[in-house]
Amino acid sequence: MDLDAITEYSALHPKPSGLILQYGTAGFRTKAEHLDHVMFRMGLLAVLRSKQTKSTIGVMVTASHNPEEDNGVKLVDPLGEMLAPSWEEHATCLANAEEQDMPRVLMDISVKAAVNLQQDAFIVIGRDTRPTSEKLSQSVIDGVTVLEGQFHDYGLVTTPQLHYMVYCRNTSGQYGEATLEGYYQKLSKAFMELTKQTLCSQDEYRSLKVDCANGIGALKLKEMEHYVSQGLSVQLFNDGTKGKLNHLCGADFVKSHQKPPQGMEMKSNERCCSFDGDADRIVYHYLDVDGHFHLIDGDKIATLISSFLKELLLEIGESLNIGVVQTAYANGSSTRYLEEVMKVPVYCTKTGVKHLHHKAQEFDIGVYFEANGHGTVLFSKAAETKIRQLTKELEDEKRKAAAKMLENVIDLFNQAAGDAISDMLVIEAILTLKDLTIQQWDALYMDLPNRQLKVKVADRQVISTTDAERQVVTPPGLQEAINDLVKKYKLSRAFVRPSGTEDIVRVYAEADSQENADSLARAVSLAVFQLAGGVGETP
Ligand code: 16G
Ligand code: MG
Repeated sequence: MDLDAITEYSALHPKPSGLILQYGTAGFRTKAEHLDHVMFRMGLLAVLRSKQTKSTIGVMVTASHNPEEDNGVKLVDPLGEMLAPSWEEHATCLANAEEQDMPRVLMDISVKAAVNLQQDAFIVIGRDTRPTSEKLSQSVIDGVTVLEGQFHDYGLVTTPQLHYMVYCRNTSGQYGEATLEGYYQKLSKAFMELTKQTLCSQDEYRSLKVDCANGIGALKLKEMEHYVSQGLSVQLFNDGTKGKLNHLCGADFVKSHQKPPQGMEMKSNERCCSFDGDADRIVYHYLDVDGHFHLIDGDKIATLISSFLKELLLEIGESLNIGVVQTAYANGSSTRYLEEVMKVPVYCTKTGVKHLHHKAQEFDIGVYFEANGHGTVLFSKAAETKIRQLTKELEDEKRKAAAKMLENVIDLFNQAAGDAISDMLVIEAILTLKDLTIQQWDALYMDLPNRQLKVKVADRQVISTTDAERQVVTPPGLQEAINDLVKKYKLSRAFVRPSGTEDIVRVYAEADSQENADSLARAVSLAVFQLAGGVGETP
C-alpha cells in the first residue's frame, strides 16, 4: 500500500472533523454534502474486500427512498449479498477515522482481515439518478484507483441490477451475462416463456401502470420495455422528467401513507404499482369502483407467489420444502393466511433485507418479502439442479410443464437481491397464468387495519429489542406498558424499534378497526416518549 499516495488523495476528499456516521441497515445514508469522504473511503475498502474474497465487489451509490437531497453508499458482497457484518464494522471505523488516522486504520483493517495485498482487485460501480450521485461515484473511483484496483463503472443502474452484475461476474457467467443487455435478455426470456403457456389473452390483463418514484426505475423500464412488449405493456408515471425523486410518490410513500402516488392517473380497478427510488421495492395498488384506495403490499405479494409455487410443486410431486420469511411488520392477517390456509411455514426475522435473505437460504425454496415491498425468492442449488433435471427427464406432459414453469421462475427472480422489475414480471406472469384480476388477488385475505408512527427521542439506542424486534428489552417497563395497551383492543399487536435509517423510533400497531389501530399506535408512542426519553412535542 502506498500510504503517501493515500494520504495525498484523501486530502482531496477530506472528512469534516467530528462527523460520525454508521454503516447501517442499508449502508451509509445521510445528506449528500456529508458523503464525499465516505465515498472515497468505501472505494478503498471495496478494494480490500475484493482482495480478501478474491472476487468482484460492488459499490452502489444511492439513498433508495430517501429525499433527493440525501445520498448513500453500500458495498455488495461476492454473491450479490449485503456486506458481511464484520466488514460493516470495518466500514464504520474507516468512515469515522479522522483525516490523519485514516491510512493507519486502513492498514489495521487489512491486517485484521488478513488481506493479501498482492492479490488483484476488481470493483463494479453503479449509481442512481440523484443529482449528486455522479460526482460521489467519481469519489468512489478515486478510492479504488489509489489502491490500484481495477473497476468497471456501470453508470446509471438500479440497485438490483448492480447486485446482478456482481453475482454474474463471480459465477463465471453461469448466472447470466454481466451486462444490462444480459439482464434484460435473461429476464424477458424467462417472462415470455412463462406467459406463453397461458390460454388467456385478454388485453386488459396485460397493461400495467407503473409509478417510478421519479427515479432510476423509469430509465431502466424504458430500456427493457421492448423486450417484453409482446407480453406486457407498461405505462410509466413519475418518470423523472418533471417531479422530484420520491416526493409524494414511490413505493415508500404509497405504503407508509396508504395513499395513491401523485402524478399518476388511476381509473377504477386498473392495476397499478409503485417502485422506490432505486427500484428494489415494489407495491401494487388500485382504486375500487367507489374510489377507495387498496394497497397490495409485500405480504400479499409473498402470498401470491408462494401459493403459485406451492401449486407447481404439488403438480411435479417433488418434496421440495418451501418457507416464507417475514418481519414484525407483516400484517397479522397475512401470517395467519399463510400458516392456516396455505399451510406454509412462516418465519420472522429482524428488519433489513440481509436478515430475511439469510433465513430464506435455509429452504429449498425461500420466499422472503418485507411488508414494504422488498423481497425475492431464493432457490437452493440442489432445488435448482433437481428442477432443471426434471424438465429434461419427466415424460408426463403436465408434470413436465410445471417443472418448466418452475425453471422459468428461477430465471425470472433476481436471486441476488429483491428487485422491483423482476418481481413485477413474476407477478404479472402469475396473474396472467391464473387469470386473476387485481381485486381477486387483493381478496385473498383482508389486511388488519394498522398504523405506523415515528417518535423522536434523545438517543434511540436506549431501545433494545429481542424476538425479531417484537419485544422490547430496554428501557425497563416499556414492554409491560405496551402489553397493557395491547390488551385493551381486539386482534391487536404492537411493537417498537429504533430505526436503522433515521434518527427516530418506529411504532407499529394493528387492531380490529382503523380507529383502534390509530389509537393504539398513539398510546404506544406516548409510552415510548415517556419511558425512552422523548424530545420535542409530546405525541
Ligand atoms: C432499509 C432496508 C430495508 C428496511 C429498511 C428499514 C435494505 C436493502 N434495506 O431500507 O430492508 O426495511 O431499511 O428502515 O436492507 P428502518 O430501520 O428505518 O425502519
Ligand atoms: Mg430501495
